[in-house]
Amino acid sequence: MKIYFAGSIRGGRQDADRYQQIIEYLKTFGEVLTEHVGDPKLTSAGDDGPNDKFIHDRDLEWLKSSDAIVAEVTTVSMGVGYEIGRAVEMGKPVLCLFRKGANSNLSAMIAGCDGLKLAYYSEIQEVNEIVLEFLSGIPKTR
Ligand code: 6K6
Repeated sequence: MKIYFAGSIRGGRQDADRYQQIIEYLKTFGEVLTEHVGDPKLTSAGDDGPNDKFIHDRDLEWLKSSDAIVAEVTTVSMGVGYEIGRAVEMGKPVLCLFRKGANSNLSAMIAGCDGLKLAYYSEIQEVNEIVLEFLSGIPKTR
């Protein structure tokens, strides 16, 4: 199974450790195409490719080739919102994870979207249970 993990980069890296923990669990189900999103060394100012067009086009190809999308949406990120919207339009299974009690508000465009599964969590252990249930319902194509 190919999994596309989405998490904030230029939107802010305060949840990077959490992304890394989620990615480690996702890796037990298959290949995570976007492991770099959880890299604690990646800052919101850094770079991961020759230019923004390269990053956009490469990530879109990964999104198209993925079997499932898991997005941590607590830190507001325009890129994550864009990826979710594109994935929903592609008809991909999308799971969005939002941390309860966070100092941010989830957009109505995510909270009100019927084309995705939204789950709220407190502890990282809860994320594992949510992810297990979500991925168990996806047919294995690879
Ligand atoms: C790295 C550091 C600063 O800018 C970068 C650019 N590098 C990126 N490399 C890989 N994926 C990226 C990059 N920038 C954005 N993305 C994609 O958008 C990732 O898949 C994330 O899920 C999402 C983050 O969007 P922003 O708007 O928070 O950057």
